[in-house]
Amino acid sequence: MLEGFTSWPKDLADLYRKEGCWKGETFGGILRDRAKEHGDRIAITGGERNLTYAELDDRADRLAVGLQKLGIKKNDRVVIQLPNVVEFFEVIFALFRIGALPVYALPSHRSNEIGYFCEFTEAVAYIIPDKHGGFDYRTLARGVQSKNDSLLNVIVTGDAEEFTSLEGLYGEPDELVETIVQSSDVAFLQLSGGSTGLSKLIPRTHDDYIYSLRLSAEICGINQDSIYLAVLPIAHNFTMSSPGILGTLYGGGQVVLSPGPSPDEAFPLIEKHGATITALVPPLALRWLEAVSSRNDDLSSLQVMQVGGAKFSAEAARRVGPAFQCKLQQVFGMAEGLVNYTRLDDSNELIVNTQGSPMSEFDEIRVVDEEDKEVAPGEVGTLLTRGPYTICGYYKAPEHNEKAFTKDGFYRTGDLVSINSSGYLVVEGRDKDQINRGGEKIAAEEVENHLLAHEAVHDAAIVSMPDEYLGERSCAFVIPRGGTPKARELKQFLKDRGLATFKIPDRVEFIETFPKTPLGKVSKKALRQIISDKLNERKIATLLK
Ligand code: AMP
Ligand code: DBH
Repeated sequence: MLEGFTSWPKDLADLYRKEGCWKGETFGGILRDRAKEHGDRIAITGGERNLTYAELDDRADRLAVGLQKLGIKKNDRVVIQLPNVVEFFEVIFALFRIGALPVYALPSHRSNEIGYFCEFTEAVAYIIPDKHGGFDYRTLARGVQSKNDSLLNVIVTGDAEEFTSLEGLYGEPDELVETIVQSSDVAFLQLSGGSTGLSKLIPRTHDDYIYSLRLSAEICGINQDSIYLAVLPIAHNFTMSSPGILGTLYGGGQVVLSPGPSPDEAFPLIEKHGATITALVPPLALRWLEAVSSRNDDLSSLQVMQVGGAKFSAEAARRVGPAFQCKLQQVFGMAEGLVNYTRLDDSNELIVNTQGSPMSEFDEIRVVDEEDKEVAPGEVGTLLTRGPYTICGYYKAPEHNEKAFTKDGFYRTGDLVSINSSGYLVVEGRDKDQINRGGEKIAAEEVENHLLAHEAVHDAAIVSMPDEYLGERSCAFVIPRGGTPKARELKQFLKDRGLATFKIPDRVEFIETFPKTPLGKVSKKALRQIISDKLNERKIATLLK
């Protein structure tokens, strides 16, 4: 078993097997089965390239041979940072075949995040594009590799320069040395948005993740005629699994990859390929709503538009159906496990006003107060959950797990919710120290620690501020030391430290002292109030001009 992985207690694992949640399937096995059942059907379309199920199966074997020749073996960790390209699928299925574990970095991560993933997981390889979105990932890899002895291989799609070329790795399928991969094995490490310091790593097994794919495919109506357009980064858990790219492949459908999420990129692809379902975060849904009236693309194939990752306002939600002539599905999920969906045949009121209900009858949820006591029905409290696809611990994080899970193994989501009379969840807020910037999660403490490294910063506290478009943006309150630095300087300082761009504070406010709670802690609530009042005043002043 993988060291640093917390498995389910035996009684629960037995239950999930007995009830048929965990059927013993593996990712390698599923692809083999689909290739046998309907090898000629298209699995993935990216740019001009189509890959059938049989071709994906064969390419995964060939690449697995090359990876084995590099010495990569079962349970080795491999950090993958690829955009929405066909190679992503070949790489992950090749790794599944040899039992090595992908660690899913996002294209927006920089040296701060990648360095940490490589070091913390003791990754033996890091797989990147040459360039993407105007950024040269080879430069990033050089910096990371120079600080990390265990990172033996950097593998590049495109121009590899001094590194290993991915294209050069494909061997002959009969050279593959078979690895025994069990369904109870960890399949990969997914990332959490984090709330204390750095992102935590989330070990997901074949059994639990495939169960979530099977249910998701069913609930989202995925079948062999489904065409899923992936517009968000495919490494993100929403795009990967709810039902996402992997749920679509599980159901035998076709995945179409959009290089980016803008209407200019995505709308023509919906028309060209007849996409039936896609998934967006709220700010993107707003952008698409703005664009749809002024463009002439034929979007009539679209049956389902999913929105999730952050709270979608009821007003915007109400506009989706009429504007796109399709069903809206709200999705409230987390890489740690639990996913809630509104169902396709739910009433419009439930779809517009709630974030759905748990997908599995074996999901256990509790809404509790500060003492972990259940609140009265309909009241707001913190959401705790346990179930057949929710982890029982983060990877190699025993101390953090003590706090993040209850004694009886419920995950503390940090989300404030209420449950309505139909059993549907409404997300009401958050009690974790995190900013949700339009679906991109920022752990306040991580950014605060970086700011504290600046010589002119005495203390720093990051809070969310309301934003019409992103829902929230980040505001850093800084107590200066010596002279007051420029906001611009501090932002550049964070960039230079290799922080992903979305984590750079949108605004910096200088302050003499922090407001405190009665217990003497920094009151983030009061800081949020200060910045939101200030923004309101400005808004009123502009209106009065
Ligand atoms: P992570 O744990 O990083 O995968 O992020 C999951 C978190 O995103 C959840 O715990 C929520 O805080 C937030 N989230 C995801 N979907 C929604 C949604 N539909 N509405 C509100 N918050 C959401
Ligand atoms: O935000 C998320 O992490 C998320 C949202 C919707 C998720 O992991 C998911 C669905 O599976």
